Amino acid sequence: MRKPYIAGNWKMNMTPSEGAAFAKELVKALQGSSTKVMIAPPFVTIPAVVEAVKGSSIIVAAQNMSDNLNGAFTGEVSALMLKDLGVTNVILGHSERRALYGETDQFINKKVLLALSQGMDVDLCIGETLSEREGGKLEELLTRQITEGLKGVTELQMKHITLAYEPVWAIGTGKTATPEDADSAHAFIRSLIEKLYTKGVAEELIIQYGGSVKASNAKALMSKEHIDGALVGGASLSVEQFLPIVNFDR
Ligand code: G2H
Repeated sequence: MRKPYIAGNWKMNMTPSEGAAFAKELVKALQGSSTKVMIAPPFVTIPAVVEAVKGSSIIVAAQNMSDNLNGAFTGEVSALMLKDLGVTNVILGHSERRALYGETDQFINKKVLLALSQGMDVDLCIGETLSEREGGKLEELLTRQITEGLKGVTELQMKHITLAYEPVWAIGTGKTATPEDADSAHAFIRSLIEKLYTKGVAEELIIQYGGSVKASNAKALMSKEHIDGALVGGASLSVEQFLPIVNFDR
């Protein structure tokens, strides 16, 4: 039985004071909820949010991290720094990082291995563009992103991996994949994980859907067999919108 896992990717929103106020509101609103919830603030907002969620079960993640642990890498933030703040999770390979900052599968894989070696949990994002989908390249693309992104990740380490399937054409556009389309992509991903690892690993793997998830479509998406949670962007920025997604099963 896979436990639902809802994550909020704040992207470049929320100053430290806004983030702290919002996180406090969220802690109150989520009291009594059994759903696993993670929020990913921008780097500079993380310390205020870690403080604000102390004592709650909300997980704080980073949206990215350096592929190195320390050294002359101007502007970068390392796993060591994040861990020192109490950050246990990191989102890697988000399509915005791939498209806007040129992150390749190999580069993302280096970060995945580094995060795991530092005892962090990883939310690895994958997903196709509209032209890749329309060109019949969906499975080929997912196979590449997953095999390259997880290269060197052991069966044991897979307990620390969550995959987030985010079709690029559905991100922030208001367009959502139909629950059926998303579920069939998730089923393909799970079958690929079974081929790369074992049936047990595939059955336990949490696969989130991301791309314009909102209160009105969360239940339909999450009721699908292979959709175990959501990575939410825009709708994770207010309690009114995020809470019904976390509580989709109520
Ligand atoms: C996809 C998602 C969160 P949104 O990027 O990662 O954002 O829900 O705004 O489409």
